[in-house]
Amino acid sequence: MLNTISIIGLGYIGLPTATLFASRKMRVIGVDVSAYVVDTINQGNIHIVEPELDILVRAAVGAGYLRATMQTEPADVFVIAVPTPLTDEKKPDLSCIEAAAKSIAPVLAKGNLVILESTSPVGTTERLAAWLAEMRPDLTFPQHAGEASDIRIAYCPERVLPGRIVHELVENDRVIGGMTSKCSEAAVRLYQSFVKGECVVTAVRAAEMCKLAENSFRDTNIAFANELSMICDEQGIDVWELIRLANRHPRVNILQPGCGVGGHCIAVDPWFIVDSAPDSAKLIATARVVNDSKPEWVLRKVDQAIADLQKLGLTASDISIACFGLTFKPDIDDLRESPALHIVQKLAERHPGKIFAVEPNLESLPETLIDLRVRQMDTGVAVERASILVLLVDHAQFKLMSFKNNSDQRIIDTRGVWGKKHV
Ligand code: SAJ
Repeated sequence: MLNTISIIGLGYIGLPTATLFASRKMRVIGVDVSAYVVDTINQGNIHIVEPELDILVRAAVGAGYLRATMQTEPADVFVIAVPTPLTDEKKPDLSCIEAAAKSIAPVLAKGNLVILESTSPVGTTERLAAWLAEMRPDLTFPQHAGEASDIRIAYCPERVLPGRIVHELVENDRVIGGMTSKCSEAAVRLYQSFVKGECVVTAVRAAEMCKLAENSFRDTNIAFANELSMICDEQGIDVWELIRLANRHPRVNILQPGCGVGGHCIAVDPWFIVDSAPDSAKLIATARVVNDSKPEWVLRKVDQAIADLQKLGLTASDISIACFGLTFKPDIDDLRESPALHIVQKLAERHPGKIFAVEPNLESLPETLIDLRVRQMDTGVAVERASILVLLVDHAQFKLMSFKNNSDQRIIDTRGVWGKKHV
C-alpha cells in the first residue's frame, strides 16, 4: 500500500495534486523550499490564486491529511513537481529536479515509488534515476535491475489549465510512462485514487515528449494565428472575420491571435524540444520566434497611432495611452511571462507619465509599473481620457463594455473584442 505521499514542490501543480491525494484520505507531506509557502499551507491557506483550491487545502490541513515542511521525510511515494525554467540561452534548467533528487535520496527506502511530474526534456527521468542510483548504491533501480528493482520510477506529466486545475486534475486523461511495467502499474494505481480520466501507459521518453508536444502544438497553432493577423493587417483584411469564415470549414480550426504568448508553459516548453533537436525542430523554433515577435509588432502599431495623431496636430504631451489588460491570459490575475505586461512596461519607458493601465483582476499595479509612473484607471475614465486605447487581454469586462470613441481616438485591439478591424 502506498499510504504516505510526499510532494516535492508546492506550486501551481504540486499543491493541488497534494490536496487531491489528501482528499482521498492519504497522508500527504508537502515539501517546499519556501518557509512562507510552508507556513501559509500549514495555516490552511494558499499562496496562489486558483478556484476551489483554498477550500480543499483548508479541509485537508484541518483533517490532518496534509502537512507542509521544508525537510524531506520518509514516504512511500515521492512526486516531484518543481519548476524547470529556461536559462537565458533557452536551455532547460534542471537544477530544481537535481536538488529534489538530493533531498529525496537520503530518505529513500526499498519499495518506494518516485514520480517526476515537472515538464522536462526527453531523458530527464532517466537522469533522475541515475542521480538517485549514484547517491544510493545500496538500493537497486530500474535502469539496472529492471522489474526487480527496489525503487520504481515513472514520468507522469500534468496537463491542467490554470484557472481549472482542480477540475482538470480529476477529469483529464493522464499519460504515464514508467521505466518498467511495474513502475507504470504502481503509478497508475496511485493516480487512479483521484483521477477519473483514463491513465494511459507508455514508455518513459514518450511520456516526456507527449507533454512537450502538447504545448508545442498549441504554440505553433497560435503562431499561425498571429502570423495571419500581421499579414491581414498589411492587406487591409479583418483577421477576426477571416478566422470566423475559415473556421466554417469542417477541418479548419484557427486559434485566436493576440499580443503574444505568455504563461510559463506554452512559451517555454517548445524550447526543450528545440534544444534537444535543433536541426529538426524548425517549425517549432520558428513558431516561438513568431509569437515572441508579436509584442514588438503591437508596439510598432502604437508608434503608428502616435504618428497619426501628431499629423492631426497633437503634440507628444497631449497624447496618453490606455492599456487594457496586463495578465498573460483573460480572467486571471497571473502576470507570469505576460506579453501584455511587457508591452505596457515598454510603453511606459518610452512615454513616461502618459500610460494608464486598466486591469480589473488586480487590486494594485505591479511595482515595476508603479515605478515607471503608470497609473491604474477604471475602464470608463480611461476610455474617456486616453487618446490611444490598446486592448491587450480579452477579459470578460472588456468584452461586455460598450463605448463611443471620438474620432481623434485611436484603437488598437489585439484581441478583436471591440469589433475593430485590422489588428
Ligand atoms: N493564446 C493565444 N491565442 C489562443 C489561445 C491562447 O494567444 O487562441 C495565448 C494566451 O493568451 C496565453 C498563452 O497563449 O498568453 C497560453 O494560454 P493557454 O490558455 O493556451 O495555456 P496555459 O499556458 O494557461 O496552459 C497550457 C495548457 N496547454 C495546452 O492547452 C496544450 C495546459 O493544458 C497545460 O497544462 C499548461 O500549459 C502547462 O502546465 O503546461
